[in-house]
Amino acid sequence: MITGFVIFLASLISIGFVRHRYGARRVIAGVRHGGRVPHEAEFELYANGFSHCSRKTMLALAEHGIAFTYRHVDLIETGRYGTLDQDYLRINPNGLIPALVHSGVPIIDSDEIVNYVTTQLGSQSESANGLEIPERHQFWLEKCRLDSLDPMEAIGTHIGACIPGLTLPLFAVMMQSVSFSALLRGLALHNDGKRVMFFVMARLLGPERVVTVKPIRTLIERSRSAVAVHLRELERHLAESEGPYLTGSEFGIGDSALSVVYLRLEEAGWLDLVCPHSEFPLVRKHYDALRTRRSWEVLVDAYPARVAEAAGRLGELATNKSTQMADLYRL
Ligand SMILES: N[C@@H](CCC(=O)N[C@@H](CS)C(=O)NCC(=O)O)C(=O)O
Repeated sequence: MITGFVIFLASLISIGFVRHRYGARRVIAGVRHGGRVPHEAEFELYANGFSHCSRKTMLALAEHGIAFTYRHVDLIETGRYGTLDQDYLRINPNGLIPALVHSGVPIIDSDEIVNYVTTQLGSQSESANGLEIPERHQFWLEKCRLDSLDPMEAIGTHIGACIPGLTLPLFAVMMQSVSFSALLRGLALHNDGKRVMFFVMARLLGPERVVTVKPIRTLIERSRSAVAVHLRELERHLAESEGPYLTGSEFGIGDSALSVVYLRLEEAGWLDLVCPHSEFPLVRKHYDALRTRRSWEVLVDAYPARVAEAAGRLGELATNKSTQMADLYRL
């Protein structure tokens, strides 16, 4: 009994030590002037084609015509915690993606990157306009925000906060090809134990059973109801615009923030359920217009094959009437 207790205590102390020495730690978002890192190109984006926040920054860079070197960082969903590698933690000690490195200076947090790209690096014509971001774009950029500390906290006010909950079924499918040792590394080094615990549960229970666990089910259902309210507000805003974008024919950063929300709803199997053409014609037109922009190609090029496979598998589960997943995805 005493030996067991001593072993347990020693393990806790060792994990604490490893986390303190090698793990992620919280730092403030923004430009890290004091944290210069080695670099080869003027702009290097550390990102992952599956990451919602990464996609937002890829689009912003592409829309501003800024050439960048794409540095793929694995997420546990795509196989391993590349975000917790020592080299990456030097760029973003939070252990989250994306991070933009501009001439060796890291900028962390997707909204900070989008703001930096839009206000500091705008094109000639934007400079003439004083680089002001129209209010409606600011509004939707803020509504699409994903908080680093508590991503799902603001479901009622932020459409971005509904995204993690609605992605849980897809995360759960993706976990089935992830090794336990990769997950254990997350338990030791990640600074948000809740995120890692969900993945461990999903790996152990499988996608079908994990979505029946009460708090998980509730979170998905709350996110689903909340997203419908945000989409209604968006449909109203789009009706006030001449289209196809938020403020008329000029594309802006609010549009790019929303386009990655649509993409995530689509790949996680929700788009036609929460945003049917009949009820949301303008939102669907908005998405169609965004997908035909040249900048969309950066997302297509970086799209991991593993995500496409998992989305297909989730689609099968969700449409097979005898599964728990189909119950979750019913109209
Ligand atoms: N507020 C941050 C949130 C960053 C964030 O949560 N990124 C996710 C991907 S979208 C991530 O790195 N997840 C890795 C993990 O939690 O292990 C931002 O907008 O950049």
